[in-house]
Amino acid sequence: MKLPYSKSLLIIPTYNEIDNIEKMLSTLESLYQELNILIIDDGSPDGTADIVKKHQETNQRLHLIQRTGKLGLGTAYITGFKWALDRDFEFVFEMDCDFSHDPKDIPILLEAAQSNDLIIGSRYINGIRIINWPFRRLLLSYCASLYTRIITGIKILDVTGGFKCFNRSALESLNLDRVFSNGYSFQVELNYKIWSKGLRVKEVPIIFTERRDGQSKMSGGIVREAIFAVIMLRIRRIFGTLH
Ligand SMILES: Nc1nc2c(ncn2[C@@H]2O[C@H](COP(=O)(O)OP(=O)(O)OP(=O)(O)O)[C@@H](O)[C@H]2O)c(=O)[nH]1
Ligand SMILES: [Mg+2]
Repeated sequence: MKLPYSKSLLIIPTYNEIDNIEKMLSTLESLYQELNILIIDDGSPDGTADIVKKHQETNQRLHLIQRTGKLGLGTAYITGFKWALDRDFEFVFEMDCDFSHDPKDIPILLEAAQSNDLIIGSRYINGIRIINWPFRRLLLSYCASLYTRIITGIKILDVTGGFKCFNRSALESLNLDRVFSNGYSFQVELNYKIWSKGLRVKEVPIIFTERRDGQSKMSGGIVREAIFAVIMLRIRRIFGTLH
């Protein structure tokens, strides 16, 4: 099956990814010549954006949006989604820059997106596939998924995963100016809104590998925001204000 790479946009938010960006762009360019890429860099002090600009000299399908400071993953993706909807992309991906998500899995998501609205690269279907996470972090992530399923009733096993593919209808169904989460619960909010509208959501198995290079951005505040945000989502749905 020939997959529509030229109609697809891969969004990668970056903050201080100097250890990964060169390898990531080279990998993507050699695997998928027709794939469009949008990097949203939040003024990384380490010069991540300079590497992107260097690649732009030879890659017309590579785009860069530079924001002035670290404004968070959620708003980076919202910016990217709007950029995609202003152009005629049919499939829009979320992916991290740190190789936790394997770029080789892109075709698996894109193929599944041909008959679904939202594809989630899932760590938790058909067993658990996470490499190099301390047990504490695995437990936290798994409990976060379980907690979300119990509170919201959503039938998705990996609700917090960040390797995803939306089709245009899924993105158009969201009111992008009314997404209120920015941190860990951002993925949950998008999944819940799309699922609540009755759109087709599918999980495909991926292997997730903890970052080897560069620095992590996890913090306790993100976890607290998530616990609260999930309850808010349920309450908004009950009162019919989930837009
Ligand atoms: N533009 C932008 N990108 C960000 C921001 N925070 C994180 N990122 C990027 O988002 C992706 C995921 O962030 P990570 O730091 O890997 O977050 P994580 O996977 O939860 O944590 P670790 O992998 O353990 O570091 C990476 O490509 C980061 O560079 C931000 O505030 N703005
Ligand atoms: Mg990561």
